[in-house]
Amino acid sequence: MKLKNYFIVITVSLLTLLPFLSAAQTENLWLNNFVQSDLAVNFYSNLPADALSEKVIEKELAGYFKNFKKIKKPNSANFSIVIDQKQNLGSEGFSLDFNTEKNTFKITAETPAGALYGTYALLREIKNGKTQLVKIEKPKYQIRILNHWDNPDGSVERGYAGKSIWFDNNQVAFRKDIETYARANASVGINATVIDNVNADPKILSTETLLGVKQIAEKLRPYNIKVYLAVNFSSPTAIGGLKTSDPLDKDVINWWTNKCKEIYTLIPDFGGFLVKANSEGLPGPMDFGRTHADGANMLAKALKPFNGVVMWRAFVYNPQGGDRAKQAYDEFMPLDGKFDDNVIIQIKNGPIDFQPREPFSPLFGAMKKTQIMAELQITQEYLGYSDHLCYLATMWKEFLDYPTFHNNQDVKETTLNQKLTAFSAVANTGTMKNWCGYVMAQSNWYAFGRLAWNPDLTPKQIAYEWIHQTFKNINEDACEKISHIMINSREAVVDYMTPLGLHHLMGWSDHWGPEPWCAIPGAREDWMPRYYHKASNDGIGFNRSSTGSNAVEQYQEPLKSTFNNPQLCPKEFILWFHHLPWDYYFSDGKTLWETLCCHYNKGVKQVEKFQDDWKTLKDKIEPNLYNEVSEKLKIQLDEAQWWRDGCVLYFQEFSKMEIPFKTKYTLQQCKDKLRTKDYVERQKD
Ligand code: BDP
Repeated sequence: MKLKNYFIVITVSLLTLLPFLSAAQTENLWLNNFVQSDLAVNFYSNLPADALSEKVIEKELAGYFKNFKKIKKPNSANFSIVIDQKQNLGSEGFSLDFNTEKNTFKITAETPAGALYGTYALLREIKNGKTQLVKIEKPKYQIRILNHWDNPDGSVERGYAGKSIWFDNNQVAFRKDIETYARANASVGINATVIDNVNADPKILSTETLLGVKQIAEKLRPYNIKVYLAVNFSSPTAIGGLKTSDPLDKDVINWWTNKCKEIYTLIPDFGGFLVKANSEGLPGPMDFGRTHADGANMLAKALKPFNGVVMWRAFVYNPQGGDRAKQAYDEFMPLDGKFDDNVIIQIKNGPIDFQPREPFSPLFGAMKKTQIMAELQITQEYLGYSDHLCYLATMWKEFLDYPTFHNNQDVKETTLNQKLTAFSAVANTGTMKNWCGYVMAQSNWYAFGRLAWNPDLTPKQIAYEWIHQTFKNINEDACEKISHIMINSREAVVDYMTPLGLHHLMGWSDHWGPEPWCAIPGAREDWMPRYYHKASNDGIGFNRSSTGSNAVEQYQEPLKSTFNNPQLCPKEFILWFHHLPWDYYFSDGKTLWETLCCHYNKGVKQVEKFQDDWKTLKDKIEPNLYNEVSEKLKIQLDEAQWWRDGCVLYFQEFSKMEIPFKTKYTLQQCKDKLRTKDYVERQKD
């Protein structure tokens, strides 16, 4: 009897272990040591005794080299980390020189941070199959920063992977393994994080919360990651008891000055503030008749003694009847040259709002006397949440490499030639086991970090790296197939959601499904999809040409003329800049209606193709990951069909032309599906 019981206990515990084992792989993000090296490694380092990163470096190396021994004398070391000030490697650069066949490894850096990045780079190169390499690397951007939209109450704005990893119940709380978070970031070079939402709760600056933030900073410091806070411009009034938050008021200035002193006493390496002001109803300097520059510079002066930085967002959005795409440029261009040298203007990649495809924001290149940086979005607010496979590196590269024609620079160059450089993205993390809600969504976090370090990497290179570190024993053929799906995935999403420059057709507040018909009685038309697509019996598209809102004027020649002329305008932006009749003919002889339908259907066909390709990988990928992606692709296909059908059936009411394929849903079914909320059910933590 006793024995039998014992037997049962063992069986149960083994069974419960199985799902745990399979989850562990994605819980570790891309930090798996699938194959450890047998090489005997004697490790010598001359890192300064107080270098916090030394322990991290040792742990990472000991985790990979099974026979790892730390030694005190340099001569006998076949692995050395040497801090050498003469090498001109900068504060974060490193040089690598290794040969796994000869069992010699050398990382040289000027700083412990450089040695840390060198260590991660070495492990990445080896895991990706390199046996020898000599190279020098320095990051392109100084500040490589994640923006978490986490709220003190524990929720995450536009988060699709559970709750906040930082907060619970209005307190700082560690709801995930922060060491894994820090390792993941450091491994790709991310060196900064804004832990709270840009729609900032003034409470974030309360002394009690700051004590919690100090704990976060301590956990991240060994990984060379600095903490920043998004702050609410009316904090002096909201938590300081002042009557005003006017940036030119003496008491307000004192309040911020003292707050900064308090912060830096707790967190000496605190990064600075991120500010969303006078946008979407948030307070800001304009409430007091001041400018963005007045507000930003006041904060900059309070941070300056501590080398802190202000990231001031150019995402200013107040529906006011004009063309929303023009607003940021109109508000910020007159202020060019008026910002302090520790202010950097954070600009979303597109002029509207993280859409599947937008032209670049015309502020890039135009603001010549102001430091600027890009803000991308990793969380897939407008791209199918964490259910759609949508590898964003292709989208980000399209943006970074776009020629602005200002000083002959592409977009990334306009953000690099300045004293302070930075690159940011809204994170997709949450408390879910796999951090991002979908293993494929992890690749976007990875890709952001790698591009922030080196924007010249190609999406394919990055995909290959990530695949090798994520999928166990992956062979080259399988790797090629996965990367092929990844590389084509974003275009597929654009096709089945918003082709030809259409934008913001998604649900009014949750931004999930298709809602081109959306109108909310009493709500302003210019927040709504119909404002953006302007479909009517006479055609579709937003006229931003010189005969319309003239947003084209904000671009430098020859872009301005190119975008302005429907014959020259790139097809992918045609309905962004032009309102065209349904029977408008493209040069290939197809009408606008046919072309639109063709794109919508192509997007769906692509997802079917992804499914077919994925099926060929069945025996090449561990079952848990194979199944996860298969399940998600089913959802994606269904939602792609929903998007396609909802849009073409609605637009058909105006075009009155035939749809050249069979739809799966009726328009009514598409509308009803929005209310089923099955998404909400699926995402339960
Ligand atoms: C929009 C989001 C909203 C954010 C805003 C922003 O829908 O939740 O607060 O961007 O970036 O895309 O400030």
